[in-house]
Amino acid sequence: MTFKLPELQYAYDALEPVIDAKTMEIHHSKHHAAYVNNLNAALAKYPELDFKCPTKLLKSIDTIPADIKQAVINNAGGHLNHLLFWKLLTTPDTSVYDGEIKEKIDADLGGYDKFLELFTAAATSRFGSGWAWLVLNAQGKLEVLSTPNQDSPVLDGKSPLLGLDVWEHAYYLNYQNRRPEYIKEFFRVINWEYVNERLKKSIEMDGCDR
Ligand code: MN3
Repeated sequence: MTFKLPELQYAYDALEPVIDAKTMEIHHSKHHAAYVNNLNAALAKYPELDFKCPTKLLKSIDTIPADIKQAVINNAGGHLNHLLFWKLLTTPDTSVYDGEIKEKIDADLGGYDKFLELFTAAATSRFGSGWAWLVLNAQGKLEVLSTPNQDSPVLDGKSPLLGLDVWEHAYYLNYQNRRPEYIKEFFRVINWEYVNERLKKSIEMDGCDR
């Protein structure tokens, strides 16, 4: 199958002033599109590799031919990470932090302030390009971590619930070198309803993001 760039569920300017419209447009229509195109190009050589979604592809990474393995890690990772990222963003200051995720953050991480501290540290300390994540690990516990490049937590058997893109392409037009300010503002546009949905799905082990 051929992977496709998804439509966004909101306008490019919906996240302003936290993330500006121009950044969103370039990020979605150029950067994300490039991961999708490069993934399709890598897989074109092996039509027998027919995966329904980038999550299943990454979970089967050990079966991928050596000559395209790194391209798949980079581009299936890039595709999946951005699929999640668009969905977990919403209009500033509209989403309520509540529900199961709140209870689980209290239980596993010691509360919202501790989560904020851990996530901010993960996003700030990632050297170069990468992501900060809130994930569900194989033991069913929450963890905060960061990954380099487009490496997905799925490669380590973890289900991503929330991710922050800290590549410069995600913030440079508006924030330039002020990554810490971008990270601080990010907490205003998290769609906690969607994070709660992901938590339920991951517990049911249905993780096929499309
Ligand atoms: Mn990006």
